[in-house]
Amino acid sequence: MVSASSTQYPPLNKATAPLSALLLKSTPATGIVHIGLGNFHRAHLALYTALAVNESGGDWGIFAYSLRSTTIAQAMTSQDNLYAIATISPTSQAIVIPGIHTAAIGGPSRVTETLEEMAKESTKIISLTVTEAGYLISQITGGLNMQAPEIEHDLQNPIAPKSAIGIIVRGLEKRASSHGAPVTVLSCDNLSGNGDRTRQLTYDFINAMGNNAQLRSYVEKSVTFPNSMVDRIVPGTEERHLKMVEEGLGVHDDSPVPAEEFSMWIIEDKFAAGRPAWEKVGAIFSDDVAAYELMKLRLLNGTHSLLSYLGALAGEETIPGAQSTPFIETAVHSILHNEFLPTFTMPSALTSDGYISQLIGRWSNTILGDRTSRVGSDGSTKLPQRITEPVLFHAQSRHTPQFISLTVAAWLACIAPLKGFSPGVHAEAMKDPAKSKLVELAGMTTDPTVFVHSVFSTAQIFSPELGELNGFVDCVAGYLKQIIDEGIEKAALTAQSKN
Ligand code: CS2
Repeated sequence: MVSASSTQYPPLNKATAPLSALLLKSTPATGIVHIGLGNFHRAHLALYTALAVNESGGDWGIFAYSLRSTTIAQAMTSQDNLYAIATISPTSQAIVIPGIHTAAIGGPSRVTETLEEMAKESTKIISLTVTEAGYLISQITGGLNMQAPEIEHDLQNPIAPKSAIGIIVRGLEKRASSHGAPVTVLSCDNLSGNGDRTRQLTYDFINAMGNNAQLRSYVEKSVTFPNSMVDRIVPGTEERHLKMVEEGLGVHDDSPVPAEEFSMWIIEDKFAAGRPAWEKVGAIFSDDVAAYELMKLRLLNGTHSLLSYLGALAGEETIPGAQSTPFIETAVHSILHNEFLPTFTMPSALTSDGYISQLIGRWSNTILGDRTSRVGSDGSTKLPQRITEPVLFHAQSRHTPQFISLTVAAWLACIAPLKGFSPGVHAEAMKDPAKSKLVELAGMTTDPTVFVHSVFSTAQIFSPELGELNGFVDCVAGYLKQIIDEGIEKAALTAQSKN
């Protein structure tokens, strides 16, 4: 078993109050430009980097840029780029302050500074955590969605790109036309083959630019895109976290990050211009990243989706609330063992029993209280990553995975309820970039079968291959109908009986 939890961070105070605080402030110069200044970045890459620099030095300060929001950036700037990570588990609470950011800026008006920073020779890594939705992947081609308004904009506006891929390419272009020094582009999002995928999207953009020989040859020779598997459950910041940090630190932090104790990072060691000594602080360099990714995307993220949609429909606000609901607990067990586990090979260093029992413990963290509405948001960009290959795998033996189908039906019930069905407040709090499109389709019929078929044939959320599996699409439709007519628990019992 990879030791990935308490041992990799410095031993913090195990008492619940007052909290101990560990300040990691080594003020290195910038070596990393990061896109996506959300809570996940701040509790994962930033912490590993702060710990590595604390341990082994190096100019690996992080210049962080948030694509749209300025809130976190402003809070950090007013706090000397510092913020607290509150690690919250049932048995311990602790605070660590990763003083690793050299700048935190946000919003379209600051993109020029970001491009300039990316273009500096001293920048060795361009990293990103922009969520699945931020990659603008077309489910039809599997490549960059050329019709996405941000991509159309970025192809026309080289100096003010808006999308993550547009920004990366324009930054690389500046490097190619100046010093040409190598750099690594490091995706830290939940996409399968996240490095390979980012590389492909980068080339898709470059190809659409025309006149690009110098840039293309620079990327081929001097830019690497390692794959990585990232893992730590990091909820959104709530009032109670601000209070907890204030009580523990004795100072007010405008933007602390709550996080579970567990953390894991598996990375392919393919860095074009060096990297922090992350392996000294718990990151694992491996040639077997793909196996870890599949394990995590399916067992953790795939089942997380089930927990969030079934949970929200059952009136549960939190993931631990969902996990402890008996019929959902049964569904979790079935989807893990019968539907996801058979579809991939576990990494040789881990056992499925060990990993699954650790997952159950993580999902049961009531004090962290991760919300069903957080995990259930953006399902239109998360579900294709999590369920497509497993459904196709089972289709080879003419089998329809019942709980995966139920998860998709429950997602639709949450995001685009048909007339007369009310999914409840936790579902209503879920956001989704495809929500307006789905709501429009839902408004065109009251028949779940017609609706589900229109989602698979016209919404361009799932790959056409999935839409062609009539058995699967009908099964999703059947469960949506049952959710509406009889409720989520009855639908889950049906899925259980067919398993
Ligand atoms: C979650 C992830 O948002 C989601 O759908 O499944 O954010 C999950 O908490 C992380 O991937 C854990 O590493």
